[in-house]
Amino acid sequence: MFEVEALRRQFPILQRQVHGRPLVYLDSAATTQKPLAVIEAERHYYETLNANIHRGVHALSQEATDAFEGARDKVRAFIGAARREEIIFTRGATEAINLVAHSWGRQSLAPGDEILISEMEHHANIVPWQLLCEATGAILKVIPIDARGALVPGAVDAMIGPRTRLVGITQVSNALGTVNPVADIVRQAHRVGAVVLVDGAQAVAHQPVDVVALDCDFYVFSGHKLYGPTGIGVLYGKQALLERMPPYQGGGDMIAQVTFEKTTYNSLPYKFEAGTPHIAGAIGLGAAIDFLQHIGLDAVARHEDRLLAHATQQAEAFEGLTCVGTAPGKVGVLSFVMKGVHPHDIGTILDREGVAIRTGHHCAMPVMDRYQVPATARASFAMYNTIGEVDALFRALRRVEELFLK
Ligand code: C6P
Repeated sequence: MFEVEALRRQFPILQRQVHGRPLVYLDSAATTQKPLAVIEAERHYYETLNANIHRGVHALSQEATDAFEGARDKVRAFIGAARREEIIFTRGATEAINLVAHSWGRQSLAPGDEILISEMEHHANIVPWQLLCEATGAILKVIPIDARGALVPGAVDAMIGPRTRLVGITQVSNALGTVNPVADIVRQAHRVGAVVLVDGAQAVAHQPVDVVALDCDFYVFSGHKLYGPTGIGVLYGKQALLERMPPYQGGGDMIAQVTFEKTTYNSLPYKFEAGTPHIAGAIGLGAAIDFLQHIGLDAVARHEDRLLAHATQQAEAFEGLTCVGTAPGKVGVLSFVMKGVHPHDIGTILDREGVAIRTGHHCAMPVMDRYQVPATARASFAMYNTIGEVDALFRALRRVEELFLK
C-alpha cells in the first residue's frame, strides 16, 4: 500500500514553510528531496567510518571501502547490469557523458563520422558531442521532434546510416516528459554498428531500468535526482567497450604502476575513477536505492501518473495555459506557458505562495526554440507529492491570473 503521508514524514524538508506557507515542492526534476535514510547514511559514514578508500590497511579504511564498494553493488543490481566492473562512479550524469565523449569518442571517431542526438536533449547530452565533433571532424545530426514532443516517426530510421557511430538519446526528456523508445533505437543503431548512450537522468526515479534488456552500450544518471546526494552519479558501460577505452583523467587509484617512463592502468572500474571519490555520496546513493526499492518503483510510477493526470486535467481546463510536451505516455513533468505572463513571473508569484517550480529553458534551449517560447514553467513530480499539492499549484496559478491578467 502506497501511503504518501507516511512517506512524506521520511523527508524532513517537507515540513518546512516558505514565505509563511507550507512548502509545496514541485521541482524534483531539478533535484529530489532527500529521505532520512540518505541523510543518516551520510552522517553515519562521517561519524563512524570516515577514511580514504582502497588505500589503508587500517580498520576504518577497510570499512569505508566495503561501504563504498557495497554501494557499487547496489547500483549494479538497481539497473540490472551484469558486472560490478561496468559501474563507474562519476560526479553526475554530466560528467559521465563527458567521460564517454572524451575517452570513447576521441579514440573512435574520424572526420565525417556521425553522432546522432535528438532535438529534446539536455545541454549535457549536446555540448560534449559538439566539443567532440570540433576535435575529431565528426558531424552532429539531430533527430527532430513533433508538435507534441515525441521523436518524429520514421526519423530515427531515416537518419541512422553507415557513418553513424554513436546515438545519444535521453530516456525521458526533462523539459517535456517524453519517454523515448530507447530499446528500439538501440536495435536500429546496432544494425549499423553504432553504439548508444542513454541519458537516464530523468528516468531512473520514475521507472525500473534494466540496461541488459535495453542492450544500451552506455547509461548515465545522477544520484541527486534519485533521492540521493549531489556530486555523485553513474556511468554504466559494457565491459568490452570500457576495457578498450583509455582513461579519462589521470591520478591516484586509476593506476597499476607508475614510473616516469611508463604508467599502466588499474582494472575496471577503477581505471575511470581517478582521485578520492565522493565516498559519502556513493554510500548515500546506495541508501537512496535501498529506500526506493523498499517502496517499489512500480508503486511510485503509479502514484506519479495519478498526479500528472490530475495536473494535466486542470491544465487543460485553464484558459490561456498551454502545455508544452504532450506526448503519449509522458512522465514526471508538466511544462507550460501562460498567455500574457512571462514564466519567470509565474515562478516568482508561485514562490510567494510556497510553491516551488522551475522556470527557464531547463538546460534544453533547442526545445524552447522548437516551440518558439523563451522559457516554460515546469512543475515536476516525485513520490512525496500529493493531489492536494497539485491543487495548491493551480490555486497559485489562479493568483497569477488575478495579478497579471484581470
Ligand atoms: N536536469 C533539470 O532541472 P546533472 O546536472 O549532471 O546532475 O544532470 C544533467 C542532466 C542530464 N540529462 C537530463 C535529461 C537532465 O534533466 C539533467 C539535469 C536538471 O532538468 C538540472 S538542469
